[in-house]
This record gives sequence, structure tokens and C-alpha cells, in this order.
Amino acid sequence: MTETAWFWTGTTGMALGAVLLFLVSKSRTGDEEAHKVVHVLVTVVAACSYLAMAFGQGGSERGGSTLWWARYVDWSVTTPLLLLGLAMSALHGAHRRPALVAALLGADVLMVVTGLFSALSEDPARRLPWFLVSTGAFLAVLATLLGPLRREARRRDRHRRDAYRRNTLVLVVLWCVYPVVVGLGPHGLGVVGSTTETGWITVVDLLAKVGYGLLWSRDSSRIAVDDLSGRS
Ligand code: RET
Repeated sequence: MTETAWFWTGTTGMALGAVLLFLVSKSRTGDEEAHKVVHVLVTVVAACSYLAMAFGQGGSERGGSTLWWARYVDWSVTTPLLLLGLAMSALHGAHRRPALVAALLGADVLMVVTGLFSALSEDPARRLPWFLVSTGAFLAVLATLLGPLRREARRRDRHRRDAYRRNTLVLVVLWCVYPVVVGLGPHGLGVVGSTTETGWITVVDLLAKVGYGLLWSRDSSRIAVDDLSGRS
């Protein structure tokens, strides 16, 4: 498959995913309605980013291969939204702990921005330190999800608690693939080429945005029933 074919796969998959996520979660209310907006928006933003790359936009020549920075623009919007959705669910009905949410989203944006600095560095002596800073921010995100937020989620009703555990597990596993693929790619160690990198990222992106959104939607219908019956 060519790199452009992968970009079209991403565009179509994300656009269909947005419609699907909208349809399956149409009747949500309250927090779960906000959660629906998050998932639909994430797939719409990603579809636009893939369309730009399919059009040959959002990339610059770096060291003999194209650096697709449109991806980082996508991630700077979609990753904070996905984390916000998870945090809202863990903190449902509780004192919202704005400092915790700000730390989570702040570390995440730092991860994406410094990851872009790493990819933009032509000189390995600059690329590596930025990669390490980005990885440090990523570890801070994971520590917040698996530490304080998990403790908050444990205090919620059964469905929210289970949903948090499942969604966090899936999110952590999928997100760990990104640094590995980008690290091996043409703007990292250069072990794999641009098309391979794009192929892997497209597949993981579809799982982390559409697949993960559908997983939420299934949990969310149970949560909504609980909320209606006053059990939350
Ligand atoms: C980079 C490179 C530097 C080190 C690290 C990275 C992590 C990226 C991640 C991206 C996740 C993207 C998602 C997008 C769609 O929803 C920037 C690749 C740690 C974790 C989930």
C-alpha cells in the first residue's frame, strides 16, 4: 500500500467512525453527552488531518523524507480531549479537582509539542533530548491515569469504575505504540520507512479513536441507565 492510500484509509475510517459514534450515542444526556461530543470531535479532527495529508498538505521535507506535522496538530487537540473524557468519567459527581485535570492535560500537550520538536530536529544530538522530554511527559500522563485518577474512579458506581479500568487499560496499551513507531521511524532511529510508519500509525489511530470510542459508547449506555435509575 502507498503512503497516500494509508492517508485515504485514515480519512475514510475516521469520517465513518464519526458518523457511527454519533449514531450509537445519540440519546446520551449530562456528562455522557459531553463524552459523546469528545468522541465525535476527536474523529472529525483526525479525519481532517488525514484528508490534509492525503492532499499532500501538512508535511515538510526533513532529512530526505516528509515529516507529517499535521499528525502533531491532530494529536495536540485529540489527545487532551480523550484524556478529558476519561477524567470526567473518573471524577463524575465528585469535587472536580481542576488541578489534577490541568496537570493531566498540560503534561499531555507538553508531550505532543516536545515530540514535534524531536521530529523537527535534524541533528540527533537535539532529537534525543526532546524525545526524552516528551517521554517524561508521557510517563507523567500515565502516572496520573494509574494513580490519583484511578483512586478517584474507584469511588464511583460500579459501571463507571469498571469502565474506567477497561478504558484506561486499552488507552495505555494503544498509546504506548506511538513512541515506539515514531522512535523507529524516519525521524527517529530510521529503522522503518515513512510508509511503514504511516501504516502503523493509521491502524493504531483508528483503534485509539474509533475503536476506543465504540468501547466507551457500550459502557456509556450502562452508565446512562444507572444514572436514570438514580444509582450513581
Ligand atoms: C511521540 C514522540 C516522542 C515520545 C512520545 C510520543 C508519544 C505520542 C503519543 C501519541 C498519542 C496519540 C494518540 C492519538 C490519537 O488519538 C510524540 C510520538 C512519548 C502517546 C492517542
